[in-house]
Amino acid sequence: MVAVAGRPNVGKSTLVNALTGEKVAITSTVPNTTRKRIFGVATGDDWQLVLVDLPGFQRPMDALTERMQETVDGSFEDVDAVLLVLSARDRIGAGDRFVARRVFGLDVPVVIALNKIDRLKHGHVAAQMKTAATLGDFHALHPVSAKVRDGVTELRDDLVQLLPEGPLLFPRDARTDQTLDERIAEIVREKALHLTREEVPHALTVELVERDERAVRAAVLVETESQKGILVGKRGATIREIGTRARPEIEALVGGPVFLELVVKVRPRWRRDRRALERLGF
Ligand SMILES: Nc1nc2c(ncn2[C@@H]2O[C@H](COP(=O)(O)OP(=O)(O)OP(=O)(O)O)[C@@H](O)[C@H]2O)c(=O)[nH]1
Ligand SMILES: [Mg+2]
Repeated sequence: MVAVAGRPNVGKSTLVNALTGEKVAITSTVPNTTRKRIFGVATGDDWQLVLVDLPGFQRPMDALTERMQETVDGSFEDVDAVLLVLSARDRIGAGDRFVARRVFGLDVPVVIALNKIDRLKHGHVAAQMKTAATLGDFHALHPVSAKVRDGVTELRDDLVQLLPEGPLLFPRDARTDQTLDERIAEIVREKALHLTREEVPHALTVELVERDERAVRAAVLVETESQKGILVGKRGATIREIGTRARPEIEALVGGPVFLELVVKVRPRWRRDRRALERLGF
């Protein structure tokens, strides 16, 4: 098992998908996309790599982000290695050093992935690698692009080398620990994140209401009436677009046609209410 750590938005989930070979985690340009711990599983002839995708390290602002940081803090026990992800497109600074202090203090090897090197000049990548190398006593440092899958195979081979011998943790064909319901809700949330801005992506969550063989009913929850207006859109255009984008991915996952019904609901202060969070599975 390898925990994937880093600041929000550096590309952890994109890298987990690239390493897993399937989209198991949703991604977006908005920080704090990942809210729960999820496993991405890759299996070869004689190895199995379980990547533990995590929320980004952050200073909590409410009950939700508190929960997220608790998840991060509790996820480094029992892992065999840590994959520390950095973004080569940003300054490697205090936030990265904070994460580094934590992971280099664990008693397991740390592999650094310097991500987002696509379209960057060679000299810039080299300078960022030099800075990354000062973060701690790493096992290996890989410049990669999760987006165009550059350097991902080499990184995976290196991670596999670090794994101890043991039984398979997941069946050979498993790609994640998430249930189908969870994956469907996440796909809807991803499309909603992509179509909203500013505070709205942070204020929304998706709850699966009902599912049978051919139909899925899900609710997009927001905190205020005005956020609801934004998600519904002019004559329902935005929520309809979320459905249009989510449906093909859900159908591919389920393996057949799906009737997708989405509603938008207001649930005031769900991010601040521990009980509401619990009900939503946080
Ligand atoms: N150019 C470029 N963009 C990337 C790369 N990897 C990820 N991104 C983009 O960076 C953004 C964040 O990616 P995520 O994978 O969601 O990042 P994350 O670290 O999981 O973010 P949180 O879950 O919010 O902590 C998305 O817009 C990705 O498309 C890459 O290799 N190159
Ligand atoms: Mg993520």
